[in-house]
Amino acid sequence: MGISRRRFVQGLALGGVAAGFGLSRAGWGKGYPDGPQTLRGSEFDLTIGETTVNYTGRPRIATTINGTLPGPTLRWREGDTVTLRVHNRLAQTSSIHWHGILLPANMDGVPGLSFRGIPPGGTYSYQFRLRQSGTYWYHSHSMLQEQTGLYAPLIVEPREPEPFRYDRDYVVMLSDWTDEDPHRVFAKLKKMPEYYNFNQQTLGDLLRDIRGEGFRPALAERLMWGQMRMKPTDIADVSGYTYTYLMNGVTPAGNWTGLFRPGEKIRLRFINGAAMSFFDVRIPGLKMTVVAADGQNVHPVTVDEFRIGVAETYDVIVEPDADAAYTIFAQAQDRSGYARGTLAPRAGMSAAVPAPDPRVLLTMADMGHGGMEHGGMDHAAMGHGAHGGLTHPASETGNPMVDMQTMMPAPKLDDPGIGLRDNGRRVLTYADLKSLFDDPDGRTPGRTVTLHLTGHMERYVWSFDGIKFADAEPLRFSYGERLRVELVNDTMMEHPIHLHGMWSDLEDEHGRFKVRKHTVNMPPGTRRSFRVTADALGRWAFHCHLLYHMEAGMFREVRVDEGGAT
Ligand SMILES: [Cu+2]
Repeated sequence: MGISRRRFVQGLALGGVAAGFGLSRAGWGKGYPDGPQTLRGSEFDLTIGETTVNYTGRPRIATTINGTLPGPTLRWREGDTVTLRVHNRLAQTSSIHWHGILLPANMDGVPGLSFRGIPPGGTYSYQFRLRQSGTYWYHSHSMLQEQTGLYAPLIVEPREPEPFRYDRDYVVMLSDWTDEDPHRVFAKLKKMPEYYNFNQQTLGDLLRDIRGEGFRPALAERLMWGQMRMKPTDIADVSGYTYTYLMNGVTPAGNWTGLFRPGEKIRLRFINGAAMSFFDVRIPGLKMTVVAADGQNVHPVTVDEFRIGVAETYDVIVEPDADAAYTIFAQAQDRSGYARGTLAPRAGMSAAVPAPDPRVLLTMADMGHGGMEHGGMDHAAMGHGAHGGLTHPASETGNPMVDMQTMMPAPKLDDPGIGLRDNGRRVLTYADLKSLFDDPDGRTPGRTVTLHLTGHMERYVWSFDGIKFADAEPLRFSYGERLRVELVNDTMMEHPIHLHGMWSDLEDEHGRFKVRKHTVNMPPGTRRSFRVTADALGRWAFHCHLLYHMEAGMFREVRVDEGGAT
């Protein structure tokens, strides 16, 4: 058997990174037995380049950091000043953004806002002091490079002892890989937004619904979706049709494995480094105690399952006491595939892999339309005036880039989410999350900035208030102010919204501080708010972390300057 044939077979079975024609340092055929390589200290050299990978049986070129996908895990220490020399060996401009890390604006790594980007052959030296600890990640902020592999875990060790104990510590980074050129994926979405959505309803589904609901309700629901030019199966733009879901860079067949001794407490640092995929994570047979969200410690809450939005992180502690293997199962939100790994006392063991849950259908209530009683609504009239205290921005009205508006949005903090309700498992919700500290600022927000998340499915345009980034004025924050950002999701999709440089302190429906995050997930039909202390001067990115949504326009510049607020 020739080397290429052997590599092909190993690729099918395991998936992974092969550096050039040689075997990679990570060990071709083994995946990453201990997770990706870890680099410690305060000075680092990171090289962005291209590496051959094979996740599907076909070799492809990935964009990598130091030759691996994910890139190396960086372990920093709170209080240290870190220096990172990032060398770009690509033919295009590149960048690294340190997601969730507080730093000066010129160190944030967003081309066009923070700096010019790292030119081909160039090096950029990042240097900043760490004022926080916890689980984070880093990734490219240039074009669609993140989809091709430019992402990696980032851990900041705390100076103070942590409020929980554990014997082992594993990073579990989830991501989505496609063999297609991401520019081609984006072009297909532009042409035909349902391209990857193979969950279309069939005539059989209609007949079944007619049997279950009766002819008129079933048909009325179909007509309503038709009028709105949308489909209740629109859960994910990009699906398992093109994606291979990875755990620590390893395919489900490759089965990334973390070892333990029965009775040990294991800390799992889940990071969603996917371009487009939300995951629903569980470990059948084990309870998970969530101890941190987005790097910040929370009051421990024990669950069977949690949904992790793109760019979010959750730290959980599990305590397997049997001499047995356990499957870490992370199904894509649309159920079109999963990432999978194993916790086991010995290498080579595995446990049963659950079947993905049945596919999910959106309902009118999911989208803030309050259920079927709104059948026959005048869709065009929804844009006018207020509904239950809700005003839509004038820029949404008559806007060909806005295909729907929610009428009765709610915080829905205690909602497990579409596809996770009443599944017999205890599912984490935002209502369960409470930071271990009180509102770190303490001031009542001086003003509220409201933004609507908007889009048009058919045109595949995404925006805030119906205005794409290219046409929008920056949001102005005044240096030092405490303000409230209120978001209303007028689309039928879930958007993880990320503010750079400053924390997003999520509030409950009564305006009480709940949990400090860097990425606030916004399911359809929700209205959620968070507080921001504008203590970081400069130009910052504020965007949906779904890569193609950001690229399509759901992005704003936030400018913090002296007296910037109006
Ligand atoms: Cu989005």
